[in-house]
Amino acid sequence: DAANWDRCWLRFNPISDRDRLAEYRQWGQEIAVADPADDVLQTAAAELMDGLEAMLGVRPRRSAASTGKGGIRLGIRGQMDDRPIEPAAQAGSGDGYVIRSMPAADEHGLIVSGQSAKGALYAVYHLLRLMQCGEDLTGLMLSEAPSNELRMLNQWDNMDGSIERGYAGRSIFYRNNEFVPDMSRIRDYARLLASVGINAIAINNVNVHAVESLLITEKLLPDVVRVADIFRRYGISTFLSVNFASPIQLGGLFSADPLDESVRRFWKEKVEDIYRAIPDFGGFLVKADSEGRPGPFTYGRDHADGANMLADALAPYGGLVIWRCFVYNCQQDWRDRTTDRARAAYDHFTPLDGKFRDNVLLQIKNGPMDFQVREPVSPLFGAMPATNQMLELQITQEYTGQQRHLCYLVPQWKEVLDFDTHARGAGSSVADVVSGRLFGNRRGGIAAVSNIGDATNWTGHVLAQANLYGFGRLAWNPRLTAEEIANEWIGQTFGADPDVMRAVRNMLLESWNIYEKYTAPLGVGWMVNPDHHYGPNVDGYEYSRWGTYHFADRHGIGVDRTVRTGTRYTAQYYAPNAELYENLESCPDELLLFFHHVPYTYRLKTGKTVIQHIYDTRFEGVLQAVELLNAWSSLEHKLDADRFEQVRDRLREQVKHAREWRDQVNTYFYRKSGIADEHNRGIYA
Ligand code: GCW
Repeated sequence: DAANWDRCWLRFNPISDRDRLAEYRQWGQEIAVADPADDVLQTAAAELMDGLEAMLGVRPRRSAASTGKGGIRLGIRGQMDDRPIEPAAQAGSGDGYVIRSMPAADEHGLIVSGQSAKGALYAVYHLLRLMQCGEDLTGLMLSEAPSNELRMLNQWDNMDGSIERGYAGRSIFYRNNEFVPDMSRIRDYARLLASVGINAIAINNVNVHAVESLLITEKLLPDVVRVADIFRRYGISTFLSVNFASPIQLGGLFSADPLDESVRRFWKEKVEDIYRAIPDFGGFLVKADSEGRPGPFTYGRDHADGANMLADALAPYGGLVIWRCFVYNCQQDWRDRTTDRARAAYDHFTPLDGKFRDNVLLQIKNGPMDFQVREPVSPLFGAMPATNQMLELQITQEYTGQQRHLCYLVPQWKEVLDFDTHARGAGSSVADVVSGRLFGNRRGGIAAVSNIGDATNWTGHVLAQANLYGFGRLAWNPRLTAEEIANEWIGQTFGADPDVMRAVRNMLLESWNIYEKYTAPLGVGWMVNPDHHYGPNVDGYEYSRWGTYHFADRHGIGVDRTVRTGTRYTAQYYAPNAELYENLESCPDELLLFFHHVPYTYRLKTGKTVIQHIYDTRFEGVLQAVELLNAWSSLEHKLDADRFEQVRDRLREQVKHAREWRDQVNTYFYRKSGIADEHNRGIYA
């Protein structure tokens, strides 16, 4: 197509393997679409036609009913003459599908059958992926259903065109306080998202400023309708972030009190307007009483009052309220040692368990602080059995290198999803909490803050596309491994050359670990420059109001969050996690300084002292960053020059920058502790 932006993993390059091409061509001659009246099914058929044509070099015939000779039959279960195979029963079924080769007698036919039109669309992308990765399709019999009902992206886009914590250019949605006139890039975004199973999107920043507050008014709603029309064709429902103070700012009321009748009426009318324009509107995403945003606290009400008021307005239409739990005191005095930000979400929300309406979901960040390189899992997961919970991840690399450093986040997300909360005894993973399975909640899901902008390559760093891809795949199936996801992504993005596969896969899989090595040590977090959060500044947040301290002195470092002598945060976990973190001996090394304040001479499980660990990991991290650059450079003749050079430039910057991290952190701790590096490497005393 003519678009001058990258096609990411939807390249559909011609199949070069001759045998595979011959095999696929037999399947791909004809496409029969059962009852193609549905918009989403139309999309599925069009994507299949285009994808096959691009990869196989011939455009399939399209027919209404199968002529019986091979080809692909696409449709919705029940409307096709396929043999029933139930996709595994999971939450969010309805989006499931089956792909199978027809019995030998029918020779070379494929059935691609969704439980719904959306299921059929996901099935098409799955089939195209198998082909692009060169998989053998004979005897194929696969059945898929998503683990999570909601698989959602949050855009932190502002209408002035900026993106909060965006590292890939300007917004593809807005410019100069208006929607972009040409929405073709939004359409291509919808495609990318649908291809990995994303089914919901909130299109504006959770910090809702003056202009964005107008999105729910007649002034801007017609534009929201246009966007929703685009996403709908790809099975994605549109949500808006709303300003809790809208009744005052838009409605001319004196209050936004959720129990006030005129406030409730205001929201009911707004919601009515929205659904008249967008009958399948998803609902509201709300950041309230958080970092200066308005909320129910002003009126002496709690979060359940606030969320339920919106939920009541949305309920008649099936709309949802996604209420964020990122609530803490951001006016803390650093002298105050009794307040612990890590405790805040749990302390605020657990007393409200069971008080939220059925159509409310609480959206909880993966960790108790804020998307650091390493944090424990939030103890709020599993702590509210009678409440729908959702996980919030951050694809945009705010604290993980801002898409200038390579940091494949899928391994981090896997750790979160696999974490055993023990909420119902052993085997109570976060994945099962947020899908709703563990407690039989009505609703659940995973959301993530997007990492895209109008950069030609979408994500600033070409390899950061893998994080967007990986998020979608994991939200669909949290059991996929980080390696499987990497393989799929590389195969579709760069082709199947084994050298490229091996090198890029190793780079991706090592990258989070490498980034962790030269940044803040042992789970303590922060140590970044204030405001923009890029680059080292060990004391950058030490005397701030944000509750983000490491407490390094000449003896030691770390935050004492124990019950015995600290902030008692460890008690928020179920046994045995509470004891695991409480006790110095059992606390995992990588989280040591998150939970404990220890002397620099404290010995880790590796046998190293904390100070020596700090020095060693910094030196290793830089060497490994150099290895990333070398590994990539070795692929020069196997990749297109454009993407090769883009990534090489980023990796060069990463090496330079990793050195800066290394030297600042090492020097800082050498000066504090006075303890020399055992290996006498260069520390700038
Ligand atoms: O990570 C922090 C960011 C803020 C963000 C906030 C949040 C949207 O620094 O920019 O605001 O979290 O998640 O609400």
